[in-house]
Amino acid sequence: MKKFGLFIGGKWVVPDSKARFISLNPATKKPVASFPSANEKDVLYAISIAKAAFPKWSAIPAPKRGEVLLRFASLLRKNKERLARVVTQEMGKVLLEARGDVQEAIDAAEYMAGEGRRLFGYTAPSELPNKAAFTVREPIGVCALITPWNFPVAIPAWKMMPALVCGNTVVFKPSSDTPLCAAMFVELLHEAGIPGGVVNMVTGSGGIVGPVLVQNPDVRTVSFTGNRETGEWIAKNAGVKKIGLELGGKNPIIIMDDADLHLALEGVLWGAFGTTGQRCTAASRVIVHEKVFAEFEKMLVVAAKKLRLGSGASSSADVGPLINQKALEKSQYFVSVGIKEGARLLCGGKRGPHSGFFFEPTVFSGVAQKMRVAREEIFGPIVCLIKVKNLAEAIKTANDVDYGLSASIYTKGISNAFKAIEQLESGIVYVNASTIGAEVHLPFGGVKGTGNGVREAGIEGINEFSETKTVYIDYSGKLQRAQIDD
Ligand code: UN1
Repeated sequence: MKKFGLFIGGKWVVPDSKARFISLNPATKKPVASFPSANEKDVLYAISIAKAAFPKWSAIPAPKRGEVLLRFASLLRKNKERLARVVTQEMGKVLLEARGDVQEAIDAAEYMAGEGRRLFGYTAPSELPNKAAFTVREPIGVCALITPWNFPVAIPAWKMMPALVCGNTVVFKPSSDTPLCAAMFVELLHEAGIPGGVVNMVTGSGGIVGPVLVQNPDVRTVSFTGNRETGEWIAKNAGVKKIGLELGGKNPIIIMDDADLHLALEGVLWGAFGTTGQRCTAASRVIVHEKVFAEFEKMLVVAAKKLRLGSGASSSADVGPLINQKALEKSQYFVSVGIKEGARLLCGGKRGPHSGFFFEPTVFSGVAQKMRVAREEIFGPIVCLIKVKNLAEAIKTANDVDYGLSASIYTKGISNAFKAIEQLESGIVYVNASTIGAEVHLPFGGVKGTGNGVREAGIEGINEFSETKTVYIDYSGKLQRAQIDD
């Protein structure tokens, strides 16, 4: 098993902390790699190195910074298969999806490389003569990027690519479930030509590393994707620094009586059981019109039972393992909660092979929106079927949760579709497509308890990682008073 240090100042360094942890292959429970559990001193050191690297990196013209990202994209492409296999080994998702994870990072790197030649501000007329007004973008400073394990390559790229092209430096804290993916990511970035100190990686317990990153005044912004409790803690403790939070979902798919049920079925299977339900965007509630409910319920159960559970590395597996023991216990717990609440378990509900953290694709029916299984994020392969009378009730039910990340409607009716687009409380709406499948050049994020309004990816990613400076140039040669002089 490979033993790593912390990646600080462009190289692997021996940490002050002696504590270590290992990541596991969730399909076999075998160790994958060993990493340090950084202590406060280690994190402060990483922050100081990132701070020291900032003046030089931010002074490099943005198009040149973009060129480094483009080289990174091409290295990712070259190493796509190798990296995807590590994603499957350490995170568990099936290889097809692991390749998609890496592809999303390639897309983000290429998109943000192009931003190096834009980073547009804008000009505006002044209300006074002989006075110019425009905006420029500036980097923020040291960014702390705290990322989850479910997209161990894509999500770091979503955050890091815009952060870097804007001229920031980074302290990167990946999930302790997927540190090897993160290690390969930073190694490739350096191979691409990122100067030492611009990207630093610290691993270890979120409870130790997180507070140092969030509360240190030299860290100017924190971008976090993960669970609600941690996000709320960050919101309360970050002080006045800029924060970006993406905290999950309880994403609905509405199926109307005029929907193509076969298409809807494919969307539900992909949304609910893809990545073993471990996406913030996973479909966990399927809200079905009463006229087609019985038929769709039958179709879903037949199809869910056919899904093959197995190691993501095997080409015969459709659904890989959950990430770890805790995730397995959470899915088990929510099955018992659902049964106690009176939901009908139609299939699944049990562990798969005990060699890994496998859990069967699970369908609950007869679910009422007030039940916990319909309200809380489970992050496992569990989907709830809810029956409704009409579109208004479907939308009301869809909106009746604290989260608002992604939502979908299957319908052939243009009026149903537009009403849903208008009324669904979520950051992303899909029509005749599942709740998953966000693309890197469009904004990603949610409303209500999903986040704090910050969007990632696309131009919003640039907004997240840059400050706007407003510039006025008065070339009249005299005092001109805004709001006062005619
Ligand atoms: C996440 O689950 O946090 O749209 C990200 C999707 C992926 C990204 C998901 N492109 O499902």
